[in-house]
Parts: sequence; C-alpha cells; structure tokens
Amino acid sequence: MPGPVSEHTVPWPATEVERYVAAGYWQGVPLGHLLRGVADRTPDAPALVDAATGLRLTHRELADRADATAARLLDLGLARGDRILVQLGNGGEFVILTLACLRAGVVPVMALPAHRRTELSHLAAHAEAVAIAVPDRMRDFDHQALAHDLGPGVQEITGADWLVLVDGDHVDDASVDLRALCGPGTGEERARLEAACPESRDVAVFLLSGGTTGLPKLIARTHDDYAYNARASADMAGVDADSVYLVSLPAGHNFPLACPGMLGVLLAGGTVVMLPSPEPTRAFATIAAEGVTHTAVVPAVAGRWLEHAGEHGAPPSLRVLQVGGARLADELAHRVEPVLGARLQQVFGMAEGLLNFTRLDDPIDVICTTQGRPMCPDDEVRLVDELDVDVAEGTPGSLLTRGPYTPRGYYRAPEQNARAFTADGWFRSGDICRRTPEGNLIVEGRDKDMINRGGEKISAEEIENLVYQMPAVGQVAAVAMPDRELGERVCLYVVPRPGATLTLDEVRAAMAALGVAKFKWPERLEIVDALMSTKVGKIDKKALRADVAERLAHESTGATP
Ligand code: OOB
Repeated sequence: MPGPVSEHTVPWPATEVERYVAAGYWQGVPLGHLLRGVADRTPDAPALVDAATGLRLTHRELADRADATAARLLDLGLARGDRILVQLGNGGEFVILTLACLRAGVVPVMALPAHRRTELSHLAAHAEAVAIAVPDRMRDFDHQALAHDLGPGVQEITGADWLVLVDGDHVDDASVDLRALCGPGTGEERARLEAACPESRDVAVFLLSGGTTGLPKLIARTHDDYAYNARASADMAGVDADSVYLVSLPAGHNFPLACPGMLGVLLAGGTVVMLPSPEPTRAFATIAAEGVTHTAVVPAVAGRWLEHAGEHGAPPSLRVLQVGGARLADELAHRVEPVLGARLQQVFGMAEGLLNFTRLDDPIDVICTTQGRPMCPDDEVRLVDELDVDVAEGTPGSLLTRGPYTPRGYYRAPEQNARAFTADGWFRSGDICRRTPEGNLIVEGRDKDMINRGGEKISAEEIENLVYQMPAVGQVAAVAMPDRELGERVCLYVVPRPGATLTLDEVRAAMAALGVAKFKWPERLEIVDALMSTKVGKIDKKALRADVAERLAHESTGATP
C-alpha cells in the first residue's frame, strides 16, 4: 500500500516552526476547517460561479458540497493521506473536489489539463496516487481512456485499487461520476468530517515544480503554510468579502490557486468565478457580467488583453490585475492602468514558496519596473554569486530563500534536494535578481536550465531525455528562443547520428507518440555538426540561446546569418 506522505517530506527545523507559530503565520487550523468557518460566518454570501455551466453556490452551499463530496471520497475507500491526481479544467468540480480533499485530508496532486501519459504516469507513480480526476474529453482528447490506461502501471507500484473520477456527460461504467460525487449531500456529513480532519502540519496539496530536472518534482505544501500563503496574498491584493476573483489560468497552478487565487479569495469570504480559458472576448464578457474585481494572468495573456481592450474597451469592474509567472516587459506594464483601468500588481512567485508582490500603493514606477518584494517579514532572501557568497547591494545575484511558506525540500527527492537546497535549508530558485535601493527585486535572468513558455515552465533536461529516445539523435540541447508573444519557446539543437536525418515534424510526432504535454514540444529545430561547448567541455547553452536569437533576428530582417 502507498506509504504515508510524512515519510518523504522535509520538515522545517523545530526552532523555525516555533517562530512561525509565535508570529501567527501558522495558525494550527487545517484549510478545510478555515473554509468551513467562513461559511458559518457568511453563509449566504456568494462563493462560486462556474461561468461555463452556470452553477452558483453560496459559501454555505459550497462548504456543504465539499463536506458531502469528502464523505463520498471516504466511502469510495480513499483515506486521509491518500493522494489523488487532479487534472480538471477550470470549473465548479475543480473547486468542490479540491475543498473536499482539504476537508478529508486526501492530498490532491495538481496536474495540468495539458499533461499526457508521460507526465501523468510519472506523477501518479511518484505520489503513489490511488485515484485520478479527469474530464471525459477536453480539446478532443479522451482523458477518461488515458486515466484507465494508467491504472495497471500505477497499481503495480501502489498495490491499491485505482479509481477514475470523471467530469462530463460520458462516464464509463468503470469510472466514478464526478458530477454526482460533487452534488449536494444530506447536510449530515459535517460531523463525520470534523471527527477525522487532518492536522494543520499535514500535507494539504502537492504542487508541481517549474522543473529543471528530468521529471517534474512534487512540492508538499502543508495546511499551515498554504493557508498563510493564501491569506497573506489576499492582503497583498486587497481582497476582501466584496471581491470577485476570476480564475482563467489553469487552476492547479499556485498563482490562481493560492496567491491569493481561489483559496485566498474564499478564505476572505469573496467570490470565485471559474472560466475555462483567458481568451479575451469571453474573459471580458465574464468580468463584466460577474463584476470581477481581481484576477491573475501571465504576461502573454496581459498582452492579449491589452490588445483586445484597445479595440473593444475594458470591462469597468476590474480593480487589480495581477501579472506573474514570467517577466512582464516594462512597456506592457505601463499600459495596464491606462488601458484596462485596473491597478497592476506584479507577482514574482514560485510553487516552492516565496512570493514577491508590488504593493497596490507603490509608486507607479515601482509597480511597472520591478517584480516587488517578499510578502512576509520573515521571508529570507539572499542574492549570491557562484560560490554562494552574497553579492554587493545593487548587483545581480542568484536568489536563495527560506521562510514560513517555503518548504525545505521536494517530496521524495533526496538527490535533487542536495542540489536545489543548501545544507542550511535555503532554496535555490535559479532566478538572477537585482535589488533596488527601496528593496524591490528585478528578475534579470536565470541560472537554471528551464524554458519559460508564456509562464509554463519546461525543463530542458526533460525534453533532452525524451529526444534522446529517437534513434536519429546523436546529441541534443533544448534552449529557449525569444518570442514576441510567449516570451520564450523551445528550440532544439541536434547533432544527428552519422547518416541520419531529422525534421521538426518527426520530433513532434515522437513527442506525441510518447504522450508529452504539447506545450513542451519543440517549435524549432537546428541541425548542426557539433554543439557549442564551454571551456570545460559542457554544452554552452548561453551560446546556443544567443545563436538562435541571432538567427531569428536575421530571419525577421530577411538577411541570412
Ligand atoms: C510561478 O510559479 P512557478 O513555480 O510556475 O514558476 C516559478 C518561476 C520563478 O522561479 C521564476 O523563474 C519565474 O517562474 N517567475 C517570474 C515571475 N514569476 C515567476 N519571472 C519573472 N517575473 C515574474 N513576475 O510562476 C508563480 C507562482 C506564484 C505566483 C506567481 C507566479
């Protein structure tokens, strides 16, 4: 049977725990209990709107549904501490199921709708999941069939049954109907759940790391730390009971989940509106119809929204637009307030913890040209050189951090932890930042081998490992190429084996056959005789990035390199 989660998490040292409790960051109350408390205080206030189905629930109705769903999860045989992969679109079921998990102590592993066999089978195996929640179909893909296909492989590892919960009109006999599972209950489930609620130090959710290693790592966020994450973020964004927050980024990302996202807004007694995508026409119509006051987007979406607002006008209710996940160009930042009529809040965060925000009342220059400063007075941030020595004030350095909502290690990953964390518990974010005299951070680059495609993080090593499975490939390097729309896309440099040839279409077909999320598929291929290397013989990614940038620049001016 799957082992307990706590065996493989890295706890904060006892002295830090004491400090975080004494300071009031960790309140000792599990998230499900906190949300139930909100429902008790403001039962009739609106809590959830599913813009696609029209479902509307008050805080009491949502809490009751969460309890009813939690009880049904337990009836299905799930137990506190069990893991469930959640791969749902942005809808009511995502919210109800997530809250039900928090209530029952079942730990959701936040997969993305774009994930396919490769990602899901790894996540299920690594988390030793006993269940998965998927849509029946989404964008022409049969998620239900894949979910069942994963079963035997996962069961071999866990030795437990594999449950497939399906959201949609076509639920197979072998699946559990998620809509029915998330339906109203009798109102009597509450006592049962309160008798068996998780501890506040338990793992509440597993987030996925942005990824620099071969396979994505899991980040175990506890009830205590994640509740603080959500609550303090709500303060940063000026969210209160009157706030209406739109979720249009994939809801399982930390940003729309808890920064403040769905959880922070619900904890504040506000309303969460779920929308399947940030496509501007639909998003603007929803913002106007629901009186949305706050939302979070990545820079690529902010750009599309600005363009759309320029032509069609902006929805009047929006007060705060949070932008994060990738560096926002100063030029776009300056247009947010005049064009959208909303205050811009830059958010430089990571699923591993640390969150930086520009404050709503910061000077406009700070808001538009920096990525803000840490949310918590007890966030520790150092900027260091290659030897982990602090750099001089004002010069760029690699960001290390510790704090009350930054776990001390990845889940079940001692080898990666030895590299990603220092011996005294600092997380190496891999971001190169500079600190302004006022204490704000500017993200200037990174020293991690990752490609940031419009906010979706892609590990170069993961792509390279996959491409190495192709017989035609002798040597490969995946690097970021600049892109006007998404910031970066994946470019592949390949040295073919003698006599072999390779096309981009073949690489993409191989990715499809392996079942890799489409956002990771390379979008350009350079066939070369040799890969540029550094003096010590390592592949010179910096030179390769410069090379592709130069090629693109030449192509756009029509010149040949
Ligand atoms: C957010 O979280 P992740 O885990 O998907 O990615 C974290 C990484 C950071 O280490 C940094 O490299 C990059 O994404 N990043 C930014 C940024 N926000 C994130 N780079 C430049 N400017 C920014 N504003 O992306 C995330 C988590 C919570 C809130 C917001 C974003």
